[in-house]
Amino acid sequence: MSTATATSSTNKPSPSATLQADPAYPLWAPQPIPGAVPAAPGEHGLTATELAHFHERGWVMKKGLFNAERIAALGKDIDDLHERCAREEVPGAWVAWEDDLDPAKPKRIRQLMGSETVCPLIGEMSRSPEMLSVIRQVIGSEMHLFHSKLMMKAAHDGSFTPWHQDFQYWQAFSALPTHVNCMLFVDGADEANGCLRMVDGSHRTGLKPIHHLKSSSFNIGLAGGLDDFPSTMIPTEPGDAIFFGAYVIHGSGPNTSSRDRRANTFAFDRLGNGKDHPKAS
Ligand SMILES: O=C(O)CCC(=O)C(=O)O
Repeated sequence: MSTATATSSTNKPSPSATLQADPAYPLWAPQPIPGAVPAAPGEHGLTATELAHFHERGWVMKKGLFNAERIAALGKDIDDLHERCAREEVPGAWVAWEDDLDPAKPKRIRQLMGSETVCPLIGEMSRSPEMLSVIRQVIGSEMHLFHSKLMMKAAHDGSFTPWHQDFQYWQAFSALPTHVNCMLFVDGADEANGCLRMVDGSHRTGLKPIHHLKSSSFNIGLAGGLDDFPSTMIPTEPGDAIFFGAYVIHGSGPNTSSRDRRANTFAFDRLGNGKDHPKAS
């Protein structure tokens, strides 16, 4: 069983000190669910140590959420889907391609929204006990899949992801920052191919002002480059998943290696939190 393995990067002062939280939203998200039951050894879900890590730092890594066989099958499905999207429009998929690639090179998907509908295995994983037992512990049992996205960083061509909080995007659709994201890694990730980086504890410092960026995918974020925040890099192996809340500040570097970094994010939320739905409470 597992918890977070991580290495700290820079120790520079955080520019977040100069940003003000928006008073319309809570300072801390997501808040612990009263009565959440930790998993016992051998059960699906987060152990007591992992749950404590999630609420203390804003994220937690679950080693080997899915086994090698399912991850190999997912890798194949993603490659087939990538080829199909390069050939034709795939109904149900919204694709953002890597910007500014040499036109002589093949197009590279950066994000594909709707992955749970165009890839049946991703849909199945989003409903699996491995995934939902964790989501129930951190959101409660009244929850739903908010969205599912392929998050790709192609070898040599995958671009960096600026520091951002997911709720900077999701506040347009949702009343409160109650979501939890699960980023499932199909390939191993490290600094060279763009592993995820987190600003520990930033889930308790409110929503930050939005900085607009020129990109077809991540066009909202925080001002400042990846070295401007003290962060934790989270190397992962295939099948590992990182669970994190909608406020925690995160980003990732470009893929400068010859190894692809394929991943899928599954974002869940409380039922009734949508701005077009009646409020849950
Ligand atoms: O692909 C990445 O490295 C970043 C993913 C991310 O930031 C997100 O899903 O919110």
